[in-house]
Amino acid sequence: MRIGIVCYPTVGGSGAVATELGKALARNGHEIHFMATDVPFRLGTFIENVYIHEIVAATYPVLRTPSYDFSLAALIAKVVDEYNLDVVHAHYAMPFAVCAYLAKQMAERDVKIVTTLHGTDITVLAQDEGLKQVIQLGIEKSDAVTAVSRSLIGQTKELFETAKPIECVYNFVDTDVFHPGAGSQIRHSLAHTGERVILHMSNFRAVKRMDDVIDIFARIVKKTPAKLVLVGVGPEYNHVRHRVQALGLNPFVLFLGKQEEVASLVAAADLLLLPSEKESFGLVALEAMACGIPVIGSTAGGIPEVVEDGVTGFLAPIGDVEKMVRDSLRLLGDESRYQAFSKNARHRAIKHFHIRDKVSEYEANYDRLCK
Ligand code: GMT
Repeated sequence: MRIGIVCYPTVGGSGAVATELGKALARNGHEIHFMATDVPFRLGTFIENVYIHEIVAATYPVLRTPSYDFSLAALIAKVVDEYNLDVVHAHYAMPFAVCAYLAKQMAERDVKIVTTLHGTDITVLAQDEGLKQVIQLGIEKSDAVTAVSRSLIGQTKELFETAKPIECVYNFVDTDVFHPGAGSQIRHSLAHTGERVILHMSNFRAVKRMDDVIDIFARIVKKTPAKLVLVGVGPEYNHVRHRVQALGLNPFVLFLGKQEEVASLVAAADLLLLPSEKESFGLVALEAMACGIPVIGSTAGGIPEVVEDGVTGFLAPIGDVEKMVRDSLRLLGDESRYQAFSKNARHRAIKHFHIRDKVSEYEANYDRLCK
């Protein structure tokens, strides 16, 4: 098939999922056309069957702001007709599904639109009444809608009171890339022998509850030698830096910023912290599990569908720092329990979230629409 993928090319779960999906579909022989503002960050080197069409937003003195969404819609329509696309897969209802719908009105070819909901448009943007209507249009006008967790389906149904069928296609991980041995080369540069490595990786938005991450670590390091490795940047970055300094934690915290290749960093850790307030899935939790790293997280959104509480990690109510500290120390202090969790985590990632299986689910979706 000929498939267009519209996604955010920047560091983040939805971009990572869209890019890995495109790469896997190309390996399966499909022709893939990425349409984004930039080359997607996980694309890597040249890949056969993959084409990239960069959006250049039209600017003109009378346009007060660059017309990004219209330029994207025009680009999608052009690519649909020029390359005879069968499907456009939009990763986010807003703006991508809406742009794809507009493109469909302009294109000559009857292309099908598949929209995957990743969370932020539903859990954050849809709180704005105006945007809510736009998001609803994107959902209703798609030919098929998927969401990355059952929790996100529930929230979408509740918020939009829509009868549109929404299928759950969980996010996935390439367990050959994210595997327990992937961090062995770099572990020594993160921590000394005998020190534990606690990892948090995110876009440092308020919903990630960065203060909880710091507070949990501050109390872990009082009990056991440890380093906190922070991967990512975002709005809370400066606040986090100040808090780490204020608590005298500077010698124990490594700020690694934006990283393109993360499998080795994830695999070099002992625990992943994900105490989020909102999280439709938590891709980083799955990547950690694939590396055999147990997760200490909150019960927000789709996290409990990824992390099996008491089996592949421990979950606590949002903001229950106390329990997250207790659970972290419980795991770090009991080697045989830790090893069991590590094994369970890897096993669960392979059994329920393997890239091969999820790509097949998307292929089945495309097939159904194009029959
Ligand atoms: O977590 C973020 O803030 C980034 C956001 C994105 O657009 O990449 O992540 C969302 O999509 C990911 C991939 O489906 C999910 O794993 C994240 O849970 C989801 N983030 C939220 O729901 C807050």
